[in-house]
Amino acid sequence: MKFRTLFLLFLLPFLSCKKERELVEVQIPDPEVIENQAIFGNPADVKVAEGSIYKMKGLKYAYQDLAPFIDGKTMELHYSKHHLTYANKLHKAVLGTKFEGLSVEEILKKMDLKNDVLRNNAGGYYNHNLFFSILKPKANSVPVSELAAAIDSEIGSFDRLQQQISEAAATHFGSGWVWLVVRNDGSLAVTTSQNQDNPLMPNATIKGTPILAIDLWEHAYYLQYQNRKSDYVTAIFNILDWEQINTYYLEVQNKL
Ligand code: MN3
Repeated sequence: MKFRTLFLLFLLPFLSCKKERELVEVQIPDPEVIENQAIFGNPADVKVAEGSIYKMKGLKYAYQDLAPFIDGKTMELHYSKHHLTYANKLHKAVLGTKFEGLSVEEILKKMDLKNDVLRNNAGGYYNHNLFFSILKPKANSVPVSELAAAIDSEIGSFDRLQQQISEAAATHFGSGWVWLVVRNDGSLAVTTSQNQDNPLMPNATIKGTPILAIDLWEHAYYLQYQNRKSDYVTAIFNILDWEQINTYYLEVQNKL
């Protein structure tokens, strides 16, 4: 462990009767070490309000496990504050309405877009569930199985897919998301949405079922990357769980 050595002068002549100067050596941890040892909460401890039916689904990793690509503090705030708020507000928004008891996917497909509270919180809840579920520390770096074959045949190559996602993210203005979706005809497409909208909603430019989501809101990256959104999107490719994304791909294909 690296330590920076600090010499503190412990002599205040006007308070001390000692005649000689006394140097006391104190070791304090390097700031980098403090950062790495920062104690994060446990995602499993994050619970929705009592009675709320839209649960927190947990994470397959600790908040700090995605570093250095996404820092632990960002992950903790994102999951335990932002996502929790969407879950709780979604429950409140559907209470006593015709949407009570419906899955979030059904709500998204049937909702009135003029209902801003429902739109933002149903979208926020669904989008973050997908986003957190497709991240993985030490992930395999390339698509696998059926999805890998589909990417090659439909998009051209994985490089081309990365390029499409990066370009879509870079040119997206303001808060929103970039997606890889399976359209209703089974084909793959890259698309973006504003705010917490998503490709299941009636207003989507490209409709489909998302299998990969990247959060483009500043809260997803600003602590570590500040204004460098493109660096954050590039980094995400190191922690995508392609096994999980392939599972989602097959689930959608099987329902078509
Ligand atoms: Mn977010």
